[in-house]
Amino acid sequence: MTDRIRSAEVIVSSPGRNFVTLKILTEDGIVGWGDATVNGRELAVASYLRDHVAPLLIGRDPARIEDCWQLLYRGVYWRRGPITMAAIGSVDLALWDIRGKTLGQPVYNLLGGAVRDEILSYTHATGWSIEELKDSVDEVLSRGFRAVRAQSGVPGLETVYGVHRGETSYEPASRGASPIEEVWDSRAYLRHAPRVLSAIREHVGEEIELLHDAHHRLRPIEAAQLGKDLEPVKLFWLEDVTTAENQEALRLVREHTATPLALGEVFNTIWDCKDLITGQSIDFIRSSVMHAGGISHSRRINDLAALWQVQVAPHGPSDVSPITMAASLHLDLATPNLGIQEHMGYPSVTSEVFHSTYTLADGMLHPGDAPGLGVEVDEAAAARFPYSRAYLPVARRRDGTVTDW
Ligand code: CS2
Ligand code: MG
Repeated sequence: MTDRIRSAEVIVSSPGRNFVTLKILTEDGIVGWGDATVNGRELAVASYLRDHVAPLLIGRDPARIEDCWQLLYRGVYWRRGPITMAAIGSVDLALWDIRGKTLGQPVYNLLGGAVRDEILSYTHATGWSIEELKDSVDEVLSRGFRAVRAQSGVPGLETVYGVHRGETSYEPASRGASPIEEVWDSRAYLRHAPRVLSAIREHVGEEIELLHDAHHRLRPIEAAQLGKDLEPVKLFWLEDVTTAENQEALRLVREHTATPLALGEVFNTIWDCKDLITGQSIDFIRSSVMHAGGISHSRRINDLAALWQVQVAPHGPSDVSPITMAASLHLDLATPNLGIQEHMGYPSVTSEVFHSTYTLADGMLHPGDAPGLGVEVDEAAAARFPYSRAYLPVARRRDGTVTDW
């Protein structure tokens, strides 16, 4: 007999940072878990799910994953955008989890099976000075990673994207009633970043993969200059050199540099990615599996990218929960054109709520073979970590003008 969705419930919790979790329960008692975290706007997506999506799910056949996706995307006049697509993504993840559990299979086996044995990943190194950054890179390499993202301080700036504030790890969101305001100076950054990355390249030798994230803040010609200046460093990629809205800009950057370009962590549909992919303006597409509408939609992005020899390199920050991380790994394992998977890591208390079975050893990830996605949520533990408002920082130029963060 066809199983049916009995309930869909949203859990907002904060084990170390805020997460929005969707729990779908079927009449047969199968639980599917989805993640719908949108960093700094968590309650908006929680309401979208609770008030508008959950009522539509009750009584549906959980095996009809694609039909459900179409209903929530095409069946709604006001489409796309990060809140909508994260909500759809969370439903999609939960339904794939249920499908895997129903069939007793890890989700990657429902996606055509593994095309590789394990998944190359990178994590973050952070330091105010070059020396501190070298130590941080060494610490990452000592954990077995062969690919590392390096972010450093900029002389004259007190807070910089990717560089820890106080503690030795970096988390961009901060709790409180309003965002931290950072002063940003592109000219100072452009002078300093090539020095830092050359020093790090010299420090690690030529075989370690180095990545760097400019986090959307340069103007097109500045981005082109940076790409050019960094060519001798042979980066694995330069990420988000300019904002993702003005996609023509990437063509300009491309004309000036052969430094590989990665972009797209803020994208949420194939429509956001298509011109950059088909124009071959980027080398890596970075959308996260949940923010881009779940496994069902992300695999279409991946296939489009494959046609144009663009590699898939999913966003894996601390602000997507371990459920999204696991879903990403299932899709990665079954995706021929995977480049690399980001694994920023989580505060240690996160694992009190999210019990994951995916593994990370020597910088290589595997989703594991548990049926479904392989992450279970401890609801009692989640209740011990109530939501508290947190914001991503706001950036201002030296003259006070708000600029891209
Ligand atoms: C970053 C993110 O991981 C990355 O590449 O750009 O840490 C990003 O700042 C956060 O996901 C913002 O929510
Ligand atoms: Mg990034």
